[in-house]
Amino acid sequence: VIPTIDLEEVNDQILNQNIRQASEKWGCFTVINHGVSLSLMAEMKKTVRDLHERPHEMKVRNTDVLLGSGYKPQSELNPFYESFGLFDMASPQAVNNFCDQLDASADQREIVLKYAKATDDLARNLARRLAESYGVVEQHFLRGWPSHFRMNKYHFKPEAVGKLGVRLHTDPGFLTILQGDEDVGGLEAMDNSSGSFFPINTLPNTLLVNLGDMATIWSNGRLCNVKHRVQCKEAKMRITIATFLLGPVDRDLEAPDEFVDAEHPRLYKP
Ligand code: AKG
Repeated sequence: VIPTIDLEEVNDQILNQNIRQASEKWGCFTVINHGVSLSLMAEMKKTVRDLHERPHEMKVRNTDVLLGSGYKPQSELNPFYESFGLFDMASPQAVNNFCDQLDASADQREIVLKYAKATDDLARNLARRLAESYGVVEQHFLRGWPSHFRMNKYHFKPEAVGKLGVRLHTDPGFLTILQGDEDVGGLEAMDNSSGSFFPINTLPNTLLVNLGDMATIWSNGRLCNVKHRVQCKEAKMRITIATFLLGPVDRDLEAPDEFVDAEHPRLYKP
């Protein structure tokens, strides 16, 4: 099973090394004592569940800001998956705009604002710790790196059992924070060395961290962009919430010099 990392570890060096080792070997790990409160996680889950009850005409108001960033209805290609999307979730204006589109109540708005800030902060904190673990000190690291929010609903009906809710993929961004579904499993990750799949189950009060393509590029191949998919195991609605720390929008991402030497030539050309 993938490592569980306690973010209340008081020794920064130990904590950073734990994050680095899990990110290199697995590309994913579970975090506990992550600073996102249990009540906020539960309130956000409920909010996502409720927003998914909105009528179709309202859901489609959640339009793309960037290609594919907005609402994704169930489709022929992805018949069991539906998702809201919110680009640039660290911007209160972007969150408010999303909440306007879906006629969110004042309470729901506050919950989405709080949760978006908490998980975006967590993603950035973990990315900074990873950089520190390699001795990479960049003044403007993460500046101009937006985050993208996805609120997923899986329509797992009897006919879905044994089929895929989300195909095998790697996340394109740097790092993802996922609030999984405690009741309905189905997320599986691929072990890089053997190619076999293992289930990732969600324990209460934990969050899952995945490394994406940008992390592999940034680290000159050191960090593992974990391949994962969602299988329908049982006919039960499944809700998950993902925070994607993307990469730089206005420039190419290049591996810092710390990752490049004679034995580790540059793998990716910007
Ligand atoms: C993704 O959003 O990239 C996922 O893989 C979702 C995983 C899940 O819903 O458990």
